[in-house]
Amino acid sequence: MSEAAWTRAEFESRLREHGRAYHIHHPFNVMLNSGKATREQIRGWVANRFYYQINIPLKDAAILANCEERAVRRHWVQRILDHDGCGDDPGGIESWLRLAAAVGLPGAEVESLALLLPGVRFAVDAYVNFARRAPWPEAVCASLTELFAPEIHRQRLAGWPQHYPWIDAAGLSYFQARIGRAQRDVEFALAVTLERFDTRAAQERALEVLKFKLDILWQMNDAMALAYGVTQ
Ligand code: AHQ
Repeated sequence: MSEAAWTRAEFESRLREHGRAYHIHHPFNVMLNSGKATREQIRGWVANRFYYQINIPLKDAAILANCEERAVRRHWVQRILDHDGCGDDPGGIESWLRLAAAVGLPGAEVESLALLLPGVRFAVDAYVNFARRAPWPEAVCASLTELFAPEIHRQRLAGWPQHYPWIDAAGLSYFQARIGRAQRDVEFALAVTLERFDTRAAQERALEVLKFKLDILWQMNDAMALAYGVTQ
């Protein structure tokens, strides 16, 4: 006899409980957001996270390609435009290059991926490849790490200007824009997840998928901590 599905409230609560494994708690991120990072560590983080940012549209395009439901695609397509830009909006990837310039990294060096660490590349590629082969609701569910993202962006905006006065605060605009976009994106992704994962087995699978994505973010920080050190 299979166990009864959790109520949607219980299921959501279990998804949110996974926040304790979010990379906001990783020592490398704690170092960044508590003002202890060196310029090299910040530059390494910006250069490596650029690879994550440029792969988000590829990940989201994979979801669109796998999704036969127009009502879902018409929501999801906005994520690609948010990063690649559209019309007068240069997009989040351009904002990330402004962050790179603000921390003293030439855009050409960042775009060359010369500073990309193997562990970051493999973690990000695992995310994109997961989105390409997994059922599209699972890839939607994987994006729910952004349930916890507004806080990490708020920490940066609140702390970096006084921790790192050498960084032009205009370069932090990506984080400001992301707070509202993450909240909007997560609202839709959570509704899809709560609706589509409707048996106990499917709900347990959703938790596994979220853990997988949390591990991707954690592994990126592990690779950067190993390469750049963690200043206590
Ligand atoms: O800037 C981020 C972003 O655009 C996304 C898209 C989303 C996804 O589809 O998986 N996740 C995500 C995240 C972004 N920034 C990370 C950060 O720490 O700045 C957080 C990350 C996430 O929580 O998954």
